[in-house]
Amino acid sequence: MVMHESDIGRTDPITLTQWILTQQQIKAPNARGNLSILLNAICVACKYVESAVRKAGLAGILGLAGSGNVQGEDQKKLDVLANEVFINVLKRCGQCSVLVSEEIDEEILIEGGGDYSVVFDPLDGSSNIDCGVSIGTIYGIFKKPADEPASVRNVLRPGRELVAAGYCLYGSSCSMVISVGGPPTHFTLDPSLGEFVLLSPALHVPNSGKIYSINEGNSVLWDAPTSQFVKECKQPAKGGDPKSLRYVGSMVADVHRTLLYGGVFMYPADSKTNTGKLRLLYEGNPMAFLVENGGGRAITGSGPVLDLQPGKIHERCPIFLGSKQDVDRIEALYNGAAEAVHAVQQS
Ligand code: AHM
Ligand code: MG
Repeated sequence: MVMHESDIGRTDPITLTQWILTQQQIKAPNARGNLSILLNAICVACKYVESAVRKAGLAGILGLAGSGNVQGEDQKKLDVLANEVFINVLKRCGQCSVLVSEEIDEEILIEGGGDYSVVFDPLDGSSNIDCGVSIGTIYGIFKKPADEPASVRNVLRPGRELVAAGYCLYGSSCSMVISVGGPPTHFTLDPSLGEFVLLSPALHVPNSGKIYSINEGNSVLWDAPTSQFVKECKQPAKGGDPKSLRYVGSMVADVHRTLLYGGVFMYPADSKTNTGKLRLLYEGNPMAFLVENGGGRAITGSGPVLDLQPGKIHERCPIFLGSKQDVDRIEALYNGAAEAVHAVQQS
């Protein structure tokens, strides 16, 4: 059989585990490897959840679990399972002293734990579980300052202080995207190997994009800059092409597409909630960290998401993230909404 150049990678896959160890050698050759142990634990938890998602219908774990979470929403059985898996795996790996999960009211303090704190949404996009649409896990990792005891203060820090963040997408394929401070790296799960294998070492968000992503059903509640930006997407000035609307309603899927194809994903504040819906610690910050490290931007409308100082673990924030050019335009609309809107109307 003739072997083509494109076959070469197939017999020499780079696994996520190998990549984590290589990153440790490059970035911190004298480190004890504790972050590597933690990242490997997250990788195992994601594989567990992926396997549960794939057999959800067969194993009878779709539907409501009959309990509510801190946001007062119904929990799905898969939400409960994913949360349990993450908490158990993270506790057992011995590297964490503080855990914050979307599904748990209070932070979890681990006595005698390690130097790291993990904030996570174990299964995001839960309204999409029962109809087989993509869902995902989102996580962010902080390192505890050596002189600080384990407390909620370890995670009430701006996202810019994250040491790593990532997500796992349970979609038509299973993707893991992770950054330890450099460009996001993209892995896909090879089910026959049971391993995440490297797809792309460095994702770069295209500078501008042809897609906008927002829940248009809320348009009557939007503020002027959001309404104006969406209007410009549909009716571009000077004969440009309109952008396409794509909205899955699972942040992981919408952000993954934005990282790969460019464009902008938005969940703005509106006249009902002046914060928007998405949570800063385990949804906004990890995604903003990935997008900024990929050369894109993530703002709230009044500054970078990563500069926000959180006051509470479950607080929410407005978010606009994606291609630099598109987010620059949104920022300009927020900075001088009236002039910018007027200028566009005149053009
Ligand atoms: P969840 O954490 O309860 O799943 O909610 C978060 C999800 C995001 O994945 C998604 O971007 C958003 O909610 C969609 O909200 P909406 O249905 O209001 O458009
Ligand atoms: Mg969520």
